[in-house]
Amino acid sequence: MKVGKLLSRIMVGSTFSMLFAVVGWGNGNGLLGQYYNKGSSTECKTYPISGTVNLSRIDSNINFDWNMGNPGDPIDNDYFQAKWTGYVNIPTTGDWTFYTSVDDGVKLYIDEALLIDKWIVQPETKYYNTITLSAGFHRIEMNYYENTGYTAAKLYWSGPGISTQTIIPQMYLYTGNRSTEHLPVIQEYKAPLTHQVTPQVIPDIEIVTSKNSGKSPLLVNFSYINKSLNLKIKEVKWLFGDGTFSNSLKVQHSYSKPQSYKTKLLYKLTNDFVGSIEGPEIVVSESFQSTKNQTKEDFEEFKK
Ligand SMILES: [Ca+2]
Ligand SMILES: [Ca+2]
Repeated sequence: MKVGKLLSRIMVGSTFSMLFAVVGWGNGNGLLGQYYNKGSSTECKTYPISGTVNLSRIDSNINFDWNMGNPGDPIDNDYFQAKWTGYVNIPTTGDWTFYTSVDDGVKLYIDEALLIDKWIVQPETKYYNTITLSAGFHRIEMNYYENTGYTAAKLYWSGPGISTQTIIPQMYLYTGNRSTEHLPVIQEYKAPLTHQVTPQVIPDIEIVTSKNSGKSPLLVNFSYINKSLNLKIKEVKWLFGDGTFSNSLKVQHSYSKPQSYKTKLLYKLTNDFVGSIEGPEIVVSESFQSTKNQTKEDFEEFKK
C-alpha cells in the first residue's frame, strides 16, 4: 500500500491499528528479565553480571516494588542480581531522559552510552540522564542488584510528547523475535564507554505559601515540602521578588508596595546538588487605608 493511500485511510479515522502494524509501534512485548541468586553481599556487587540465570522471563516493564520480598521463585529476598535487555522504540527524534529509581545498585545503558552508573548500596534513589536519540529502535540494558533489606527497581522516561516522568510502557519495549523483526543485529557493548556522565538525583520539592495575594501590607509565610527520597535540604535562599532575600528555611516576609512579585527558592541538597524552583507570583494590591485621596469608585473597587 502506498503511504498516501494509507494516510488517507488513517484520515478517515478507522485504521490506526494498521499504522501501528506498518511502523512497528505499539506492539512491544517488554524486556527480557534475567535474575541471578548470588548468595552473598560480595557476589551480588560483582559486575558485570554473569553466571547461572535462576529465573528468566519477559517483564512487560520495569516497575517493581518488591519491598522485603523477591521478584519470584526461586530468587531470594536478598543478594540477587537482575539484568533487563531488549530494545526501546523511540517514537520521536530528540532529547530523551531516562530515570531509574532503585534499591540498591543500577547501571543503565542506552545503545553504547552508560547513562546511569550507581552500582552502590542505597535506599531507593532516583537518578536521571538525558541522551539525544533518533526515532526507532535503540538497545537498552538495565543491570541491577539487591543487597539486603528493601528492594525496588523502576525505569521511567520523558521526551518529546511525554513531558512528565512515566514508567516506560510495554508498548515501547521489545525483546526476542519482536525486536529482531525490526532490527539488524547489534553487537554487545564495549567498555569503557565514551558517553559516561554523572547522573543527577532529582529533587522533589514543593513550595508552600500561606497566601499568594492580598492587600498591602501583605504578610506571607514561605516554606517547602521536600518529598525527595533520602535527600535533605542543606541551604536555601528565598528570593522574594522585591530585591530582598532570606536564608532561613522557613520565613515570613512582608510586602508593602502594591505590585506582583516573582518568587524563587534556591536550594542546596545534602549531596551538594544545587537547584531552584519558581515560587508563586505574589500579588499585592492597594490598601484602602494606606492611600490618600480615595474616591468613592476606589472604595467600591476595594470592597470587591
Ligand atoms: Ca531484600
Ligand atoms: Ca536493599
